[in-house]
Formats: sequence, C-alpha cells, structure tokens
Amino acid sequence: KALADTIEPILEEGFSPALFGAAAAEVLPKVEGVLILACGTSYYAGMVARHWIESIAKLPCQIEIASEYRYSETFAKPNWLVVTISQSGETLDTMEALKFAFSLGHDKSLSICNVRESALPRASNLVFYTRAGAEIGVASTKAFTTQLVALFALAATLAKLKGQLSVDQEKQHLDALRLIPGSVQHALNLEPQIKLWAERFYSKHHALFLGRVLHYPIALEGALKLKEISYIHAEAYPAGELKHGPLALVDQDMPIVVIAPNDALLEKLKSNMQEVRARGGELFVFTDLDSHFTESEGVNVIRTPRHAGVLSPIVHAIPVQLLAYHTALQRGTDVDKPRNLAKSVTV
Ligand code: F1P
Repeated sequence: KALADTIEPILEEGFSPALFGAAAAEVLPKVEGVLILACGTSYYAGMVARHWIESIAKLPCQIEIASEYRYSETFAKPNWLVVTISQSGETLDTMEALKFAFSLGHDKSLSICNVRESALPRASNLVFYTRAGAEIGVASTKAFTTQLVALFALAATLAKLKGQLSVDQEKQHLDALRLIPGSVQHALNLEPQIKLWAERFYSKHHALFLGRVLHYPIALEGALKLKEISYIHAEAYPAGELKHGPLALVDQDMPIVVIAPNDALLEKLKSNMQEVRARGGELFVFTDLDSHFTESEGVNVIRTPRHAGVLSPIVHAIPVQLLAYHTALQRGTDVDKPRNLAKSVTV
C-alpha cells in the first residue's frame, strides 16, 4: 500500500516537476548535477539513485554520508541540486549536512521525506513526500522502497527536462512503475520460504551480503537490517570485491546472501559465487523468476518475481528485509525497538 500510494501521483502526473512542489518548475530545469546527502538506509536509497540519475538523466551525481559531509573540505558546485533523503525528516546529521551545503553557496535543495512539515522539508526549496505511512519500528523499512520510487521519479523528471527521455521511454518507465506494487506483493508472499532460511540464520554470528552495482546498496540494506534488529554481525560487499579481502572470512559457518537479479551481471555473479563455494561457504541466493539460476549443493535459491529492469532494487529490498525480520523474531529480539537505536537520530 505504501508503494501504491507513493506511485499513484506519479502515474497521474507523469514525470513532471509538479511532483516536487510549486517551485520545481523553475528550479529543476536549471539543475546541472545532483548532490545526495543522507544517513543509514536513506543513504543506500541515494546510492541506487546515483546510478539512475547518471544513466537515465545523464547528469553527474555525487553522494555523501551526511554525518561526514560537513567535516570535508569541499566546495559548492554551481546549479547542483542538493537532495536530502530522510524517513523522519529530523535526522540531525542530515540537517547539518544541508546547512553546510547552504553555507558553501548551494541554493537549490529537495527534501525526500516521509513526515510532513518536519525539519528537512521546511528547510528545502522543493519537497517530495513519500507516502509510507507511519514507520512503527525504529529501523526504516517501507520508507526505503518509497524513497526509491521518489528518486526514480526525480531521475526520470530530470531526464525529461534535459531532453534525455523520449515519449516512448517515459511510457515504458511509467508502465514499469505501475507493475511494482504487484511485484512487491509477490515478494512479500515469499515469507514462508524466507522464514525457513531464518531458522538456519538465527544461530549464526556473522553473515555476508553480496550484490553488484544497482543491487550493492540492497546488499548493504540487508546487512544493516540484520545488524539493527537481530544483532548479528553482517557486512555487505560488491561481489567483485570478495577476492580483495573478505574471501578470507568465508568458511562453513559464514552464510552468504547474494542478490542475484536476472540482469547482465548474473554470469559475473556466478563466478563470484563459485569462489565462495570453493571455500565451503553456504549460499542463500535471491534471484528472479525468469533467471536460469538453480539450486545445487550448498546453494539455496529463492525466486523473486520476474526481473523488474532498472526498478529491480525496489523488489529485491523486500526479501532481505524479511530475512532480517524473521531472523530477529527467531532470536527473540524486539524488532520494533532495537537496543541502542532511536527512531530519529536528533543528537
Ligand atoms: C536514518 C537512519 C535509518 C536507520 C536507523 C537510524 O533515518 O539511519 O535509516 O534505519 O533507524 O536512522 P532517517 O534520516 O531516514 O529518518
């Protein structure tokens, strides 16, 4: 529902500046680059968006961890749009990063936020409110997928304004967005299978998550959710980085979750998976319904819906979040109120 509600105005308007507030018709056509600032899960949404903005809008895009940005010796980039992403709209690090960007001379800002009239949208020229509804848990979950939808709409709108999106391409992207709530429902229906995996995860002390390019941030999200709510130490790597260090950690006690959509990188991922199997690591692979990837000794497979093209990260976010959720339930932790964490980090 959160996704369908967030997608609805986009399907009605098309990729139009009107989606981003009254001032957007004037501001967005001038944009020559995008600087994304965010923390945690919201930062991972920004990492996916960087690929969309560069590949669809053909604009340069930089992403910075908000808690670090204000300590860097950097400079303003003329006509760049500063995009903050935050579920709560109150995260202090993100707010301070935005103020720092303003102090450098940036004057165009967009807040992608789930809470109306919170600090970040109030401080920004433009706003897109995600419609994820109330996030009950401390760990951000459904906000993530709605942020991805908002960021995709931003990439496509900038592309259209820059003459990079034909009428046909716009239609294709809108059609793909229309299919997303159904695909996500399908992914949610995988819960019984994911629960069986969680029964094998909950006694583990460590886990690795692998993905590539658009799906590396999904691996990061899977690892963060597992850390936040089940307190299992988890790390995510771009699969090609395995051989540059983390492979040394792999043995029979290290489960390895792989985000393996049916895209051009699947063959490369397969060779990364063979490297893991050769060291005795057990693989837990999320692939798409239409991929030829199959189970074998030490390789467990769950099939998400048909490959969703560039929107695939939205669909693949669901099973990794469900895996963390069911693992946490098995461990008996409080999934809504993880220890040491606050809903919006305001200190
Ligand atoms: C950012 C965030 C969440 C994370 C955790 C702490 O919040 O890092 O992504 O799950 O609960 O806060 P926000 O800026 O998106 O509200």
